[in-house]
Amino acid sequence: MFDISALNNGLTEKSKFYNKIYYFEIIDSTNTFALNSDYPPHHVIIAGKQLKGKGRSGRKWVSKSEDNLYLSIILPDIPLEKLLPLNIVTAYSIVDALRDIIPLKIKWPNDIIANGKKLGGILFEAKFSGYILEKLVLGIGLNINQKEFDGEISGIATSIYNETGIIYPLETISLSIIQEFEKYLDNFLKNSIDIIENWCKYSANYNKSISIHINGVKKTFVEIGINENGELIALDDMGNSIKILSGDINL
Ligand code: BT5
Repeated sequence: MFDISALNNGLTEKSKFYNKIYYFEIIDSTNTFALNSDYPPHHVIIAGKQLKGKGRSGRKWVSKSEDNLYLSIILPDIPLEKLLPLNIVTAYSIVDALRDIIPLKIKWPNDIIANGKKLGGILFEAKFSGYILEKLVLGIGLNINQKEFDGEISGIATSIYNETGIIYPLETISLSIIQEFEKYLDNFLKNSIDIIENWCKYSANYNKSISIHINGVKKTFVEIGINENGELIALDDMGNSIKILSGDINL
């Protein structure tokens, strides 16, 4: 059973997330719940399981195991053009939060990778009322203590347990993630994070050959960095530098 009081008590009153963390044993999706809730920014929803865990572009996030982390954070207002850089900053914060437990890398734009396999993912969602942004939610799914993965994700997914052989309390991991994300978010809002400079340290594919589906067509590039908008910079086979705003990298 997830000990939500340990988590709330782990934060100090200085944290904007202090006493604003809620736990549900089963939920459709922490993101959907957070988007439709009346909770204001800096509230956090954590679930034991999700019945309809979401990935990007209508994909699913497999959320059957209670041994993993499914967490959504209601964000303060952020200009929409800053969402892709914030996605990158969030990935940096997750890698740093877990640095002493497991070495992780990022696969642009939102995959958290351990040993070449997917350990986690990030999903930003926004709710609008007309043209007005009503709510912005950051969802984080991380495989922590799950031992076996079957079906569509067997062979591509991994967990902290699978990589380290150690079971970690979900409360400890959640607390580290929230604390590190809060630091990164503060610095991001003060414009004091250099996402470009840090990319080479965090990316799984820096200076490597990558293939990306762009509008359904598979193309091969060499990844050379990102820009301040969070767009991926790559070289095509003619040596031309191109910017990639959306798409999925296939290794
Ligand atoms: C993501 O989407 O990686 C974003 C995942 C975000 C999940 C969190 S959990 C809390 C919050 N509430 C939600 O409902 N969602 C968020 P995407 O890049 O589209 O990746 C989806 C793909 O990852 C799937 O098509 C599978 O191939 C793979 N996948 C699904 N479940 C996985 C899992 N548990 N572990 C590893 N890979 C998985």
